[in-house]
Amino acid sequence: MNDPTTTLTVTPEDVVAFVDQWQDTLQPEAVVWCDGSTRERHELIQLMQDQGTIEPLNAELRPYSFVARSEPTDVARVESRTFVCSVDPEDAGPTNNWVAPDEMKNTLLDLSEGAMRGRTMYVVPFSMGPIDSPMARYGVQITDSPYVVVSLHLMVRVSNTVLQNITAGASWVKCVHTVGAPLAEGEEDVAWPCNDTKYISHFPETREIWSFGSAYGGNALLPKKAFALRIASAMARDEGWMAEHMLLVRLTSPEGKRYHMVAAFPSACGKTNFAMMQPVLDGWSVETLGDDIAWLAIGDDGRLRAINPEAGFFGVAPGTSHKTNPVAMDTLWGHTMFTNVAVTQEGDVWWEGMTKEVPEGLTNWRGEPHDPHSGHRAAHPNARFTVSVDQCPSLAADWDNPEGVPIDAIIFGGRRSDTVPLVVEARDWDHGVYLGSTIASEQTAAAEGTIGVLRRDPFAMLPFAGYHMGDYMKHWLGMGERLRSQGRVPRIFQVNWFQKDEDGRFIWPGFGDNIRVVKWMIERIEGQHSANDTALGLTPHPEDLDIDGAELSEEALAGLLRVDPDLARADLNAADEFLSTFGDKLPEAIRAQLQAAHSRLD
Ligand code: GTP
Ligand code: SPV
Ligand code: MN
Repeated sequence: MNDPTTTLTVTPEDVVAFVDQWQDTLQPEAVVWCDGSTRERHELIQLMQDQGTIEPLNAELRPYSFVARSEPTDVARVESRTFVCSVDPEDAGPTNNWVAPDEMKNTLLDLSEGAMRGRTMYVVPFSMGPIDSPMARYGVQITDSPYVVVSLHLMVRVSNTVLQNITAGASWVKCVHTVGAPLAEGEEDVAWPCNDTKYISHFPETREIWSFGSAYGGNALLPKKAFALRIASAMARDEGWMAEHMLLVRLTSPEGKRYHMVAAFPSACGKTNFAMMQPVLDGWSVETLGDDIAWLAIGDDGRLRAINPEAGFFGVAPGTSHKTNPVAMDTLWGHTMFTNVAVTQEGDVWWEGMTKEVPEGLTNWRGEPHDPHSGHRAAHPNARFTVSVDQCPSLAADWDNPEGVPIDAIIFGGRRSDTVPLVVEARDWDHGVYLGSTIASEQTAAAEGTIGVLRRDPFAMLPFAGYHMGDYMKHWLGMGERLRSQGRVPRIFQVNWFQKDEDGRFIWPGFGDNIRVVKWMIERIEGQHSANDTALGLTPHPEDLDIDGAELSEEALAGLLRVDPDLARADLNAADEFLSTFGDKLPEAIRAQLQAAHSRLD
């Protein structure tokens, strides 16, 4: 995967110019060009231990693994500080924060003057996607955070081959990151340097990302959300492909037939878990190809094909257990960076949901003794693990096939305690795009904001679309048109694993039981069942869902599949109101779907 053996012969002039220019502005003490090698990673890990940024875990329990504790002000993506700085505000649309590019650049240049003083500036060349894939795109991130460099090692393909290919003419995305915490002469560093002022700024026209003040997750690991979604979605619109917040899996049926699916769920709504599913139904298997981002393009065969542009997981720790996600637990055996988890007396990791019993003598994510009676959590709700995909036992052997895999179905989902049935099938592509447009979800800890509050999150891309959401819908509709005329159109479904009963408990068992729903989808693709034509779309006849052995009564299943007209109407009105903010940019086809939805409910 990483290609540390490549010795660089020529460094591309435009990358050198970019580095020189930022060196002048940021004034780091030193500049280090990174090659992604194991040795480089080892040295950075040593350095971070010396600086107190990370702490080793017990090497017998969790070999070569570490815990980082972030500042409490720097624990998740900051959507209020994330900007799409297109030239025309119309191109950012109502769902993005917008500042004119010149104005944003001036602000950030002022802040950046000397911002790396006393620190090292690392230059990290990386590829999103297999280096020689036609679907791959390159970038170079400069950063003053060794934690970010090591995370990039684990999450993307860091390699000198990228610089070589740039020298040969490949285009690349400029990613600039500083924690914004210069050190004065002789000043001692803190464990997690960052700045209270944060800017995560995107310049879609010039394919640039400037990030200031944070070292956490999507704010700082720029290849991930900033590049692979916000900038890439704009590239994809221009070049005729799609950059999506989706997991990517292969399912094999008991008959040995293979299917590939992508699923878009909002942050902390189950992508990693789905991607690593251990199906409870005999004979079914799931192979992992990606857990967060998929890039999709129409192949020469006329089919929608997908790759995972990443090479690692930055997964939600809380809720991960041997019961819910045994594959993730196995993946994390060692060589893992944990952030904001709790540490046991024995020097292993712990988080809420890992075991029923809270171990005695925990150190909480703040590095303090955990008081189980305090009502506080030991791990932060957005605590994460960073690990290379190589360690995932369910990883598909051909996961980095440069051609990608052909997609049979697209799934949308969200976290809804009510209103949205367990599964709905779209009537056709356009209806599916409508379902994607109207997705809403209860807020999680993956970004700042009040947990549990319902918000619209079209395509699970609300915080990640790098251009106007109305144009984004238009792009989806256009892709459907091309698929109809050139090849095969994937089926589209909507799911909701998160309906709750009166006591606030999840009704659907979820996790490995989700295969039951996926099996129905595949049987639909194979033309095996008819479906109920409801106001929301096509739902299963309860007897067609295989709930053999599930902890679920028939009444409960009927409830999970029911469409409540009052709740559906209220939801439709909310969706309508949200979509009306797009004005003229709301595609006619979506308007027509809204109309049709209203008449079906009346
Ligand atoms: P991001 O990395 O933020 O994009 O999150 P994600 O979509 O990959 O979510 P992930 O799979 O990490 O799940 C987030 C939380 O939801 C975890 O606490 C999981 O245990 C929980 N979860 C995932 N799948 C299910 C499910 O089927 N049912 C229930 N009840 N919870 C689930
Ligand atoms: C998400 O929030 O959807 C994540 C985590 O996957 S972050 O990388 O911080 O965006
Ligand atoms: Mn995500």
